[in-house]
Amino acid sequence: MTRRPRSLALAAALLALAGAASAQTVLKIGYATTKESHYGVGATVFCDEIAKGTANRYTCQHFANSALGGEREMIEAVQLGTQDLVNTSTGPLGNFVPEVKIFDIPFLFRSYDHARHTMDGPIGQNVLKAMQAKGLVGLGWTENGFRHMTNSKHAIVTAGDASGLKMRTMENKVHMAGYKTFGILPTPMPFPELFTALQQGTVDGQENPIPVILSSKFAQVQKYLSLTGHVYSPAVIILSPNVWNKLSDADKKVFTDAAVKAGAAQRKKVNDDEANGIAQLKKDGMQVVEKVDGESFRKAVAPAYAEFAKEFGADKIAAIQAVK
Ligand code: EAX
Repeated sequence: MTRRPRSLALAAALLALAGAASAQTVLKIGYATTKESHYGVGATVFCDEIAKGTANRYTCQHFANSALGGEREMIEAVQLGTQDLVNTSTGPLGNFVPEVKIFDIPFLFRSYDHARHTMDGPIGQNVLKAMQAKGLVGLGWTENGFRHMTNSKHAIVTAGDASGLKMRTMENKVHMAGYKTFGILPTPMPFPELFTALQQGTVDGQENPIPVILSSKFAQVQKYLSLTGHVYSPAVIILSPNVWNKLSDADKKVFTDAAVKAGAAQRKKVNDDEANGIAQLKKDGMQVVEKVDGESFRKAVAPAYAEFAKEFGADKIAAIQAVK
């Protein structure tokens, strides 16, 4: 008598298993740096959280080290739906979502706290939402970090020292306009080409946060590092609308919560790299200027703020500066 219900239960269990197996989706996530770097840490937490929250209906395949291309290419692919996820700096994102560009103004943010409060507050959250209208689902802010200059020519203490150096920049018009005021000759280039360009001397220098300089081993090809912190580099996990539109409301919440947790983990890795990475870079042979004349850089860029105010609105810039 007990045989029948048992076999029924078994059949039901098998069916459920088959259902779960067939409903499994592996999402492709891409990022610029290594799996051990801040981007990899954030992506790993994000992927663990969505796997947990959806009972493995959604898992990830990681494409670290720009394996899916530069950040502009990856954003484009996510927009098209040929790539599911990207954990990217906002460097090239302003070309898709103009609202993002205001964050790229040099010396806009005073500190990590200031930047993080802005991104987590209404200003940052509204920009995240604005991505939807451009076919990009911004799930949550992660972080790249404050950017510092490296070069192969000489130590940079003042803006005058940076003048005349040919530096690779991101494909970002706000950065380029800002850096020109320091006398830098900006050369926009996708990140995957950068190491070779530095090695071959196509450019004298570049600028990136400590976690990128470390994980990309720029100490092998750059002698001088200056802690200029001239601009904050936000990052964001973006999902393709193709995937988003198929998610239940409950799954949508799992994905957005996962991105918030990823952001916290990625920021913590940025903190750790800022705290420990400079000693490592010195060991790796870099000569580090820790006391940069920040005032000389701020003075140089001050006149460009009139242009930035015209483009973004003086009130919008002031609102960011007013965030505590
Ligand atoms: O997001 O292009 C850059 O310099 C970025 O900072 C890097 O790809 C990490």
